[in-house]
Amino acid sequence: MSDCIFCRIVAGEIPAKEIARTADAVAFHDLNPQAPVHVLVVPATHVANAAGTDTDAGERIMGRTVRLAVQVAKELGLAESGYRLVMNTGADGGQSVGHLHVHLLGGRRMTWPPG
Ligand code: DGP
Repeated sequence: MSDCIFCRIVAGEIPAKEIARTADAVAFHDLNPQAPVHVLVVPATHVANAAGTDTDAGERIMGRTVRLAVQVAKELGLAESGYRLVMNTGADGGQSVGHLHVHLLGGRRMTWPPG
């Protein structure tokens, strides 16, 4: 989608601090980090959010996106200390960008419940 920020980052039209890329997903640093490590992992295909992945094709997109998040967490040395994966979904979920993304947060102890 030409008006989607994350589609434009995937296409290389908007710069981002990219960490990893597969055929199916891209990982880059969040512009407004909320933890020492705050990476976004987005599918290359435009899907609005988790609610749009309730299909076989969506399952594959979700699986490959989460898989890259797990790989990046390992590459960044978070596997042992732990980390948080978050998918804000819709207005009440706090989603501000309408392209599915996994937040990978780490490098500090997270609190619960989330705000
Ligand atoms: P959410 O609120 O869950 O939809 O998270 C969207 C995140 O995207 C938010 O943490 C800030 C980040 N973000 C928004 N625009 C850009 C951008 O142009 N570049 C990067 N790297 N991150 C962005």
